[in-house]
Amino acid sequence: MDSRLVVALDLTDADKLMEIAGNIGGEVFAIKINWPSIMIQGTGIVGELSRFGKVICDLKIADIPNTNSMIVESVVKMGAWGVISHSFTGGDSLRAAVESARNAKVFSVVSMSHPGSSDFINRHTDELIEVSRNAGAYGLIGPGNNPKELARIRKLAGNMVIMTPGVGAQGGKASEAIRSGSDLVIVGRAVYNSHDPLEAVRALNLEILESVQR
Ligand code: OMP
Repeated sequence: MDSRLVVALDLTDADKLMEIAGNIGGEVFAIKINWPSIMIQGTGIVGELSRFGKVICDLKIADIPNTNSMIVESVVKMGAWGVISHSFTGGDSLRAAVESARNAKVFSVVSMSHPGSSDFINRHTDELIEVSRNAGAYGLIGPGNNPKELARIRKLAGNMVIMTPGVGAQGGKASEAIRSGSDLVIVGRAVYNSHDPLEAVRALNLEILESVQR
């Protein structure tokens, strides 16, 4: 089965993180790693995790072009398949990230899953999609817990891949996110806090598969 599930392993306990990664790695599209784990465990975690499959580094890059390039070059050298960048810093910054990524994939944030996203980002989503497209981003990050907005983003995104957090602990449903246009669903706590993360992954894979077939 080709999974469309990305598991966010936002754990600071290295042993638990590696144990779950080893168990689920073969049954998910990718593992996403974020600052809390990288800061505690060091950047070597990226290479270690890439033994189990694709690794997406959620660094939410938001800097000038030169710095963005340096960050992305480093993270690609460490073995990342993909990286998440902000797009509000503008086309030149995002383009620098995309060009430095070479074959790795850059996902850019155009809307977020937390309520504060409506304070600023959501008012600019359409422009951020345009910035992302012009910069050559591979994919977008949109809210998996806001189906209406997600469906709107899908219409504007063209062939860019949409990856959606907000499912599980933040209230969204994987099936609803897929039906609203998500290509890849991010789930963190609902998997790694589950008593059986592999079982949780399998249930989510099934839910996604069933909603794709409908
Ligand atoms: P859970 O809420 O535990 O499923 O984790 C969601 C993951 O997605 C975390 O790693 C967040 O940092 C990340 N995320 C969001 O929750 N909302 C967003 O808008 C964007 C992201 C992200 O870029 O991955």
